[in-house]
Amino acid sequence: MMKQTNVYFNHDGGVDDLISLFLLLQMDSVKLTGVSVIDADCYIEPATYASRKIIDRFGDGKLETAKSIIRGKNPFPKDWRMHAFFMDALPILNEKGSIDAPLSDVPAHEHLINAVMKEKEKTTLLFTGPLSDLAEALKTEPKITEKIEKLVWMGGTYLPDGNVHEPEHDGTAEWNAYWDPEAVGVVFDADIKIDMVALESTNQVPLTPAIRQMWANERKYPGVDFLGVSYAVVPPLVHFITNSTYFLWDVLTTASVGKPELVKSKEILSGVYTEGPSQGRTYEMENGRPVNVVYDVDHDGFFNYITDLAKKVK
Ligand code: AGV
Ligand code: CA
Repeated sequence: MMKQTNVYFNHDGGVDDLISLFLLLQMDSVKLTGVSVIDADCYIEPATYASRKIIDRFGDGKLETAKSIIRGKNPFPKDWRMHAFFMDALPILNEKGSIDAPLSDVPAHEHLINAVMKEKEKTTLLFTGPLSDLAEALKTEPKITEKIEKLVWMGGTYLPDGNVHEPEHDGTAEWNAYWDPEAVGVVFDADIKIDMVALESTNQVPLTPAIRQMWANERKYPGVDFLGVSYAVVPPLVHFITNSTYFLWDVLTTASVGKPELVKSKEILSGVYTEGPSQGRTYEMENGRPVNVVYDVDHDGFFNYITDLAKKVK
């Protein structure tokens, strides 16, 4: 067997978060050591059920899931949070009629600390939602930094336009950073390596009708059908980008862990605004904290990689 990397996965229950979990379970190079869910771009109950059902159907059914008790400052739109109910209701996840994958009795930030501390080797943290649980874990047990290989985070941007279009905001932030800007500040102050999959690269992988057609053509594979059905609930890019246009944000972030050759990154010295109309905005500054920002992706290589992983499912 090939050498496996320890990965701990914290997500916020969106379509692309749950598809990320599905894909992680297919990666031979990844040993998932735990999963946790935060109540950000989802409702935590259906998102937690869906996570455990995915572990049952597409994994070994033994991996533990924990729920976050941390709440951010700026809530996600309800329409987006509702996607978790759709995912939880998918027939392929409910054929069995029961859930066996265990639910942790400790909150997500403690679950993360325990998962990281008990492994002999270091762990890569994969975060596809806000950084709140990591910030809380760092405050509770600062020694975890010694056991963290790096953080791979979907969040932030250095472009003039972010993806937050809300009253009292100037539009420069990315949503995961905006939901809990202070958490980004706490994590930026910690002694850990950060790979940031920012809007620079995720803007290159929108959901389009052509991608949907590719999955429809191969729906005879149950895993590819799962991709196609899951992405049926969100709007693709057709004429122009709207506030609801869906990108493969988290899936790209997850793919960059399984196949780093797919992306290019560069170091940026960074700060973050934690208050005011630009809150959640990450920006370049002299003497800032170094972050490896993913700014480019092999588009076709990425879509082939995730579709091939989905084809492994029986
Ligand atoms: O900003 C991207 C993050 C990703 O972690 N999320 C969705 C992904 O899971 C928030 C988000 C931004 N725009 C959205 C989002 C949209 N149009 N629909 C749903 N979520
Ligand atoms: Ca997410």
